[in-house]
Amino acid sequence: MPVHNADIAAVFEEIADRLEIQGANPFRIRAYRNAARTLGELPQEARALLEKGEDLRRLPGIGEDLAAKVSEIVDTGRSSLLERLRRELPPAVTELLHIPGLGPKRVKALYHDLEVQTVEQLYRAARDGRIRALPGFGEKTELNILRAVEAHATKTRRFKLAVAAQYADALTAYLQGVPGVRQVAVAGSFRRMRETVGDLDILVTAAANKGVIQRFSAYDEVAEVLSAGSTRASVVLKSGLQVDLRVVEEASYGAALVYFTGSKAHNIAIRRIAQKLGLKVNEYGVFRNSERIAGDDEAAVYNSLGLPWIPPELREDRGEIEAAHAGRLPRLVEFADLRGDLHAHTKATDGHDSLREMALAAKEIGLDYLAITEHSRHLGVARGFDPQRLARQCDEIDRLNPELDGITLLKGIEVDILEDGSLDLPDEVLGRLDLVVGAVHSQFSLSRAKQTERILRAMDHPHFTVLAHPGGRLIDRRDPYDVDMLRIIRHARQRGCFLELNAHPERLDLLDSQCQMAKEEGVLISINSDAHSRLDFAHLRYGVGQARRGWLEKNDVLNTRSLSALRRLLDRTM
Ligand code: DGT
Ligand code: CA
Ligand code: CA
Repeated sequence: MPVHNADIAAVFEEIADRLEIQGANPFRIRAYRNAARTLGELPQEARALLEKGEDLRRLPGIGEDLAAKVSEIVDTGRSSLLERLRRELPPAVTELLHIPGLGPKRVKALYHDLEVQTVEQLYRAARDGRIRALPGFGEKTELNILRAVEAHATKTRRFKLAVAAQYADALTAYLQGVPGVRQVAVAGSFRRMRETVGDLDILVTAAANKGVIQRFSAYDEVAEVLSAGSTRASVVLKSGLQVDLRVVEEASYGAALVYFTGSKAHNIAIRRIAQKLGLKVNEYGVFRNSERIAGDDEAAVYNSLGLPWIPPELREDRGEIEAAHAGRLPRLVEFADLRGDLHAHTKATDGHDSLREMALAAKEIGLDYLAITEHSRHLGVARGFDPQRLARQCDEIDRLNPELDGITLLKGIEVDILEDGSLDLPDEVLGRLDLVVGAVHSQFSLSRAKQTERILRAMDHPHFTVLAHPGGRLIDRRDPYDVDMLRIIRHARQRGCFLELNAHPERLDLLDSQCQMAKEEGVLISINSDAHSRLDFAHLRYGVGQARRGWLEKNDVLNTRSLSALRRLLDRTM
């Protein structure tokens, strides 16, 4: 049974939850939460790293003990610690922690005093007025719990793209190994590279349907088979991710790919076009009366409607059909267009690898240059740089560059933008650098006017070059701060600055619509990995996906430029 990073992260989260309910040492709890985070964000499967003989202790927050626990989970699919903790408290208790307003203390009280173990029992206890009597609860809390449980029931869970990719990759490989299977494609929002996906939609062509559906339902990771017919099946994986499978004929493969890639809005727009031409389009093909005029090939389906093939990332009915009609579809940026990366950290601050290791890894994925941009001193938790440490790293980069072949390190900083818009390091220090990446890491809840002004003033600094993760959101965890992004983009244009599209799967910040806005205003976007280890360059693919959803072409992206062209663009005095 393949164990994915998200599964390991879930084990660590549950361990942390259970330790917390038991009132364990907060440091120990935090260690498991940090490890869950590290595993959850790791771009390569821990299993693959172990198979390659990599030392997991190099990962952030993973020491001897946690590395051994990861190995145990990968090797056995189980965690003896979690099993022990589950024996101590019933398994469902941790689900209560996911109800807003219920922390470990309250969960413990509910469990001990009312024997509440599940969300249903919690609901009944609240409805029957039994909770208000507990010490520290009261009537208001009881009502809040009731509301929270109702809201919890209607919330559907979405998976971050990078997490869904782990499940999709493994399942695709499995299906490809099923006898008789010819083509396997993941369609839906996954193929459109949406930042989160609700479920996976998989298309298969095969010599015989029956075996495929059977083998799909028998996949190791399947927790529940929702339905299984002769050409379609739906299952829920152990992770909670739903997967819909369709087995289609070769003659319909292209049409099915269009239909199940969606989006729904795009499909509806396509059908309207077909109607105007007196054609009918569905998942089986494009039909004139009863004659199929296209179906096996996706491009041919579009062509039969008088359109060129439209890249999946654009299929949201946001103008792509009109652009296709007019022959004005963008030539979207591709991963291979990237020449460099302008945001990365090393172990000198909160990263995990050395300058040289980061440089070699960047070269390995085909980049020509890499900017090292450590945090600045204001970010104490990340051991941010003061001027002396920054100067020392600059010297080190100057010494290292001549030894590096085929990759150039650039000197940068990810400097904190302070509340008043000043930068965390003096101008003369920043002046020595090749570029200055500025970021908001504090005071997220300023008013829209103040937050916007703060960023505009930061860009006024003579050496400011790139605004990092401009919206500040963390998917599922933190909303973006309130800013006037159009004003920021226009100010960047005036000041000769650039905006980052942070490719970290938890950030993907700028949003696709904001990429489009920047493009219209003529502001170049830098697709940056924000790598904290040499494995994190893999994030860039998700950044490219988001950029493509934002209609960006090679020329709209700063780091598709050659190093010499980049240097000219970074020099704001020219
Ligand atoms: P998700 O799963 O919420 O992230 O988003 P999608 O886009 O993957 O949506 P999903 O899984 O419900 O359906 C997959 C595709 O199937 C969708 O993108 C378009 C197509 N589809 C589903 N329902 C309809 C429908 O009622 N009408 C049309 N025209 N297409 C549909
Ligand atoms: Ca889907
Ligand atoms: Ca679906």
